[in-house]
Amino acid sequence: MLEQFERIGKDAMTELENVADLSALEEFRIKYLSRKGQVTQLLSQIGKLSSEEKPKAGQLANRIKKEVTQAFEKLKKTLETQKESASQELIDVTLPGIPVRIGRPHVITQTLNELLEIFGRMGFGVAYGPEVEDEWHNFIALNIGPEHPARDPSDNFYIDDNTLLRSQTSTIQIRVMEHTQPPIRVVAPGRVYRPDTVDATHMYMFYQLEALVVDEGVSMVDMKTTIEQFIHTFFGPETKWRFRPSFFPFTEPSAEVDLLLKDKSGGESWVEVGGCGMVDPNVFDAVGIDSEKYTGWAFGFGIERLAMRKYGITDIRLLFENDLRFLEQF
Ligand code: 2NM
Repeated sequence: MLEQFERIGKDAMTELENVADLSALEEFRIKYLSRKGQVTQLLSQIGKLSSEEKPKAGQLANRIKKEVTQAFEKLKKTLETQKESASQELIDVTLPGIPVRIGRPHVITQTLNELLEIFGRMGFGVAYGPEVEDEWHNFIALNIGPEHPARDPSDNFYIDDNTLLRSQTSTIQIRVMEHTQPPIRVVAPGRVYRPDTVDATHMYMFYQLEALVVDEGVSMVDMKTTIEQFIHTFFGPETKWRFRPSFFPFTEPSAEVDLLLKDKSGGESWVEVGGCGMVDPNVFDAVGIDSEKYTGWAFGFGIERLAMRKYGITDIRLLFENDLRFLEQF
């Protein structure tokens, strides 16, 4: 009888080791520890024994019941905590989300994208070029001679005698004309560098966008129409603007483009936003385009200036400081 007691105890303990979840544990409890369970039943069998056997069997039955019950309770606790921590990892999809701060393109990038969009609709392609240039592309091919003041070392970021950071994006147009025969219809955006003293309207680095059209029979009328269309699309159809005669080495004739701005007190003033002109035949000769057959026009704008006019920004330095209180307004 005692051996049978021991065996039931051992079976129970072995079985308990294989219990892996709470429902298996409940099955175990019913089989061994419920009122009709095998371990509980040990005690009721003692009554059938002789009075000499009773004390020993009673002790054994009690010990087995205690051991199995303790091991059962311990495993029950373990499985319950496991279940609890597993349920905590589940995502509650009904909770409100955490707000995400969404970034945005810089106001200069926004302006540039808008410009490319406008010129794209007018049939212009886009060209890019290197920021580190040679004298040929930055000066010589643009009809800017060796003695021209624009080549002064104090007005340019020279790297060595023949190499500098480009001072205008016309270098890109030169590269386009060197490898493309007309018809050409392209805009060239990019950074340019000039060692200006920094103030509210000057930086040593800024963005330009230049347009170039070359074909047979291209005239100043095309240039004026395109610039007017661009200004009216970008600044609004009521915007007043004018050509003002000017001079550039790479265009003849040349003009500056002014916008009429109204200030808060109702006053008006003309402000320059860019330059333009008919491409000088010397430039065509330099890049290998037949200057007897083709004519062309070009114009260039500072992108910061356009953005400043459009959004009423009065200090160019704000565009480069990356202060979020400023940038988040666009
Ligand atoms: C300007 C003003 C006037 C210009 C000229 C050329 C080229 F390559 F065709 F000669 N590209 N860009 C040009 C003309 C640029 O910027 C104020």
